[in-house]
Amino acid sequence: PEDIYEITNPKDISSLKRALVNRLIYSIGKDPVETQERDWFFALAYVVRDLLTLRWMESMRRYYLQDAKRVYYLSMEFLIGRALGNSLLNIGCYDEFKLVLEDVGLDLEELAETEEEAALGNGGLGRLAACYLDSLATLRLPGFGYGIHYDYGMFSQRIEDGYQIEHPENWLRYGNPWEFPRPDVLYRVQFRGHVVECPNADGKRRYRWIDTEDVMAMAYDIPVPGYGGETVNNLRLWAAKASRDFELKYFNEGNYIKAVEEKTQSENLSKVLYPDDTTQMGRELRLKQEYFFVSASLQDILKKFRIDQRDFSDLPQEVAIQLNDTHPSVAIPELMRILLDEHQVPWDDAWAITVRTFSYTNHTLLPEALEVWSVRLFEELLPRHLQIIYEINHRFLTEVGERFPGDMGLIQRVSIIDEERGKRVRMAHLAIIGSHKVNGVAALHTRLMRTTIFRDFARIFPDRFVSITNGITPRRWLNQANRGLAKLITETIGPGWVTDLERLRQLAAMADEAEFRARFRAVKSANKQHLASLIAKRLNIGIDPASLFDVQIKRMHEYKRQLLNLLHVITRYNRLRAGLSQDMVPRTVIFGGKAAPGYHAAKLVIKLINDVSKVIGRDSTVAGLLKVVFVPDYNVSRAMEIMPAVELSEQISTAGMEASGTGNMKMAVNGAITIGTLDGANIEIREKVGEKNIFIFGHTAEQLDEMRRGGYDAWRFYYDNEELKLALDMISTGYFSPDEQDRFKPLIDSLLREGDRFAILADYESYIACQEEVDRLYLDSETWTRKAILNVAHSGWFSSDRAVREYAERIWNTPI
Ligand code: DL6
Repeated sequence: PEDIYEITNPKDISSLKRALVNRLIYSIGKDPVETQERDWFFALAYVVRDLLTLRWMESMRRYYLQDAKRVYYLSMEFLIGRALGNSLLNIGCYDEFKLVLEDVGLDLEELAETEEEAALGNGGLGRLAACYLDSLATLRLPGFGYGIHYDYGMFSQRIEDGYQIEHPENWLRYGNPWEFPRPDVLYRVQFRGHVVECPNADGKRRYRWIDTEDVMAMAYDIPVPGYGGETVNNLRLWAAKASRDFELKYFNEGNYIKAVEEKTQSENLSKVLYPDDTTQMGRELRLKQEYFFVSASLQDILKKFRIDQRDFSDLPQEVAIQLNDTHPSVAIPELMRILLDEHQVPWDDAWAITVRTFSYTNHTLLPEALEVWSVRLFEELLPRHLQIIYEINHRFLTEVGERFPGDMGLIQRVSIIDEERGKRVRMAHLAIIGSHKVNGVAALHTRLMRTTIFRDFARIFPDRFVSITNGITPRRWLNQANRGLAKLITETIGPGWVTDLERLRQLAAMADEAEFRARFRAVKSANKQHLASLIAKRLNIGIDPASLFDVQIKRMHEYKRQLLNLLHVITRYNRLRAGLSQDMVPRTVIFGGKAAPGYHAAKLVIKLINDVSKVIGRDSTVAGLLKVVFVPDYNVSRAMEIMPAVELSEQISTAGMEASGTGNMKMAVNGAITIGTLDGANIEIREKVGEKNIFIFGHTAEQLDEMRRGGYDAWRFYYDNEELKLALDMISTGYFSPDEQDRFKPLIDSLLREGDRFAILADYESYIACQEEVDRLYLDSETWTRKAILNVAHSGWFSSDRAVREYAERIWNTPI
């Protein structure tokens, strides 16, 4: 029948129910009396997708009619998380579907948990991309994501005997109900081969890239609903498919097995996400992934631009392409190649078009994370692109030479090709030179970018660098994750905050009202109880919901300094054992985060957290006063469970090393108070919430710089502070690892013998002092609550809507 999926009125429960049951029968093929929860989940997801699809088509039609400038966000990572709850809230049908499900004896929240998580990203960078997609759609901007359809996203983390063990996460094993596979949207992506020069009729030199090994890119479309459901945008992910030519070559030779082998090999390209966000390994497969998705995306973008019928010089007026870090920056020589080789656009025109079309976001200053590729590998995989890069570099360096005559050092420093350590292509240099704007992700980060790693470029292109502080979507991180607080806020100031987060400011006055504080505390307390019950159920660990929830959840990395947090925990433990409990409040210290599989130091910190947790957990003298919990498999869903319950948000990176942070924003808007360094967006959080409502400690980036220049003496900190010495000695002598006394020697060596790169020892004392202040404040629960409310009230600026507006105005030239 024609109308089996039709929902006549999305507010009409019986029509929703009919659609749901029909989907179950006709799409899933299950009898309603004999179903599993997953079947219902899929049926429901299909109904919701139906509701999105028409609006999606309408949005595309509207953009077409408006001939609006399109924004394309190219990212190797989109850390989306689960989609059901978010979609239901965004289209305004959450309560209705809750009732429908109750009617068939199901609980919506429970059902939502059967959804596999789309963990197509590592951490901050990928989650930022997902938040920006939500904001683009909510702001009704024609903004589209392009990425990779990985079969295996981020690994799942299990903790065995305190160690991290990685397990592959096959999120597609039951299929992805949100996506539309598009076997008809298929592009050829070339690799290897060689370049030939062929004279043209006009006598100019032309180049052709031939004898290539090709892979096909097939599109999968995922609808991205904006809040209010009016606009639904698109995220297009590319999966690798073997090209027919490839298969035929062997079939023709009669080698069937080889043909199939080759097919799987080329399809491996989109198999797995690289699980490392801070080191660059220079692996061939990674460069192939980068070019694969860039090539397919550009072909698609140009097809939509109708390149064959239009004047290329219009491209920058019609299209803006944002490069999420350098990972997609091979798009710059790729667009040049298309314009030069396929459309015979003269170099200068092609270059002007390219620079005006692209912009680049930098997410890290850590040297080990900056992408470089060996010239040899580049030449092998992308010979024509290497030629173009050389030409871009040659022209750029000539210009620099003319503007800054005699400065050979400058030429070497800014060259795209690093000649020093075996020839390498510096992708950040390529991205800066080929973009009209380069943005950092917080004020300090941009300033450091301008004054340190990209100092020379800031001199050459003074107007190119801009700062756009990151943001988070209030839809997922407050409205969905913290239903209790969302309800309280809506009851107090109305529902407008969901799309205009600055309205939270109206709550500031409420911080002085005892009754509001009590309600706010009740919400936090319910959230803490909820988290405690989840931890009890899943980990079989009892935590006291009345204790202070002190939380550090993020990737495990030395610069994020989970080890500093642990030194506080150990010091606290020692003080409690010494009978100094009078000034201390009971605390539950919660950690969560994944370490890159090859990152031994970070993995060892996980083990140390678990070993410390075990020793403290067994010591009855501190029972009820201190507990340490490591929550395994931290991901978007875990984050949504934990964020609402946080009271103390640990943002304690080495100053100058965390580009921005976004967990800091999520916790503040959920009513946590930050303890942090003057790093990344913490600085702006302090500015917004006021210095009385945040705990700041430690050396500034400048102070650390100075200290290092004068010679950093790790041993001095060790000998000068008895409590620090004791904590380090306990770790190094096996107090927490009696079964293997020198298990943690590498961690201690890195602090004392290898220069303490992350200045943990330098910041220990002020961190401990700051933690004492935290305890004092927590004892005064009214004042604590007041400050927590002020954190919520002044976090509105950290909405990703504000950030995306800034991109639109300052970079994309698509003002809203
Ligand atoms: O900009 C998003 C996010 C920042 O908030 C973090 O501070 C930063 O560490 C992170 N960077 C990465 C890896 N960078 N690279 N390449 O995720 O970006």
